[in-house]
Amino acid sequence: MSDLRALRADFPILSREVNGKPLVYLDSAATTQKPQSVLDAMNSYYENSNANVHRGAHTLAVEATDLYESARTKVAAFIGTSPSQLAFTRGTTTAINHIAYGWGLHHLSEGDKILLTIMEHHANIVPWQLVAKYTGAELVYLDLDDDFGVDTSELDKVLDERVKIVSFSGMSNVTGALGPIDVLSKAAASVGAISVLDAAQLVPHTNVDVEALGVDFLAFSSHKMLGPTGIGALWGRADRLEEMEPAEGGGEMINVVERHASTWAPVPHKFEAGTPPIAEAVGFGAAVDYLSAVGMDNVVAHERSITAYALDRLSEVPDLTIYGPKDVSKRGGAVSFELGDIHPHDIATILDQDGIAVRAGHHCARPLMKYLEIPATARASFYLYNVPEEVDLLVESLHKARGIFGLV
Ligand code: C6P
Repeated sequence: MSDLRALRADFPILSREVNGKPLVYLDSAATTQKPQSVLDAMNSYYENSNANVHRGAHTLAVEATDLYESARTKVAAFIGTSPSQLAFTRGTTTAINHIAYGWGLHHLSEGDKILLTIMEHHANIVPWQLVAKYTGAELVYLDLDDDFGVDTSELDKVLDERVKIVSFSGMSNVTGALGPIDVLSKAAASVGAISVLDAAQLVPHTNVDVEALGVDFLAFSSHKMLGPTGIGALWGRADRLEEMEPAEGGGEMINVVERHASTWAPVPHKFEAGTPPIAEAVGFGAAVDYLSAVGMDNVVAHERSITAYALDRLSEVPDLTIYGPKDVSKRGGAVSFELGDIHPHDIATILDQDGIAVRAGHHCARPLMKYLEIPATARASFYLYNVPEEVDLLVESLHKARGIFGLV
């Protein structure tokens, strides 16, 4: 197993205890922990350069603007694109809402279709439901195959020229399954639809070269890749960003404002209304610096091996059912499971007594839960700072849970 354990010392929170036990943090799909360098970069911005951006001629305003724009350059470079194609948003959810309201609302009409997959997070369902309600468009879904992947065999049946948007996840936050990016982006293009990639769980865990993916838009969040909450990014193909309307209006995003009409600042600023999250952008830049220094190839290799180890060890626990692909080449490190008839919240509570943090619930993917005919799962998710001993502690604690609930 590739060993990144020395990195743990960079994450102050990993040395704390929970309920008298060392913290075992297995909830990185919800949000990741932050290295000292990210905390320092944000603090240093507030201590030394705090000012508003793009507004003032004074030294602090210039420094703040430079820091903010250099963060954009770093984040853009991280996914292989130019800063002019990357707008900062509050996160994945806001980025998808920008596309829904800035593109969808203006290009959809009665009878048009938005094609989604059943493994989507609510962030990639609800904005489309809202826009469908306003335009008379309809949502259609692709189901899953037997291995929790998106079933694209029925694509021909749903794909026609009424499909205007194909929006799908690059990696499920529930099952860990990778999305069929190539198939769906090509399918969208074949009928003149746009493709939108929810990359909330993809960019943090893989090497993304966005220009090579073939999609029109991509959304991701800083807090799932070692950065702060409150910031994420919307990437778009240059022509798509030009044809997209701003979903929010206000200061910063304008060129000229008259009494009854306004013109917009150039892309990407036309999508950034109001004072942006400046310290958060600085932290996001520091996070991608950190990931780049580790090397995304190393992150991928490490996650694969710890996920394989986890799948292996979990399969030893009687009564445990995993909801997700067993083959690590088809998945990422979010592992959802049920343990007999123990409610996932009870599992999470018992694990917490041992200092182990997992998420339990519907994971903001209720249509998927309904499709899988389960109310909820417990989910362990891994990142570059996790070590195999933490998987062992998880398994030990699950055995304990079986005892408490009379499964032994
Ligand atoms: N999933 C989880 O525990 P935001 O909240 O905007 O940063 O990300 C939303 C989002 C969109 N798509 C996917 C695939 C996601 O996993 C998430 C966030 C977290 O699984 C919180 S619900």
